[in-house]
Amino acid sequence: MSSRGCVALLLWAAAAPGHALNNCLPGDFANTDLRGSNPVVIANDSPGNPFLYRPRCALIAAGTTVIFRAVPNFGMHPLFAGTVSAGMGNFDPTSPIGSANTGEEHSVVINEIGEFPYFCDFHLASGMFGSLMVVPQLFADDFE
Ligand SMILES: [Cu+2]
Repeated sequence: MSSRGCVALLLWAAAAPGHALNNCLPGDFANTDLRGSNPVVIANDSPGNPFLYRPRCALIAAGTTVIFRAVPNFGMHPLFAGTVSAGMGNFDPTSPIGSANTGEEHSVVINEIGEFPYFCDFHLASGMFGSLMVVPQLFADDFE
């Protein structure tokens, strides 16, 4: 890992306690480390639970293409970037995730470092929300 990426991860870990946007805890990100995957697909395709994003929380590298896939479509599960708190969704228009209310796929390339939560506007009360933690690319310095 590059020293820069390592420092960023350490900063993230140090800042992590008490930090749980959309119920994504540091352990959830560590358990879903998709930094080596591109694209990353997030879909509500869990058998028996249409209100669960899979993966719900994910650790990804900057520059990753994230494909949100809605079953059956975003008309039934409108996607918005932002947090859920006290039963309310708070759309974040500055997030690279954006929003989608039609179609079945919403693809974004996330180049920013940081945490980007998201939710379904119809089913946030059923726990239909999640978050992406974006850290610098692995080995990015090796190719400079
Ligand atoms: Cu939904």
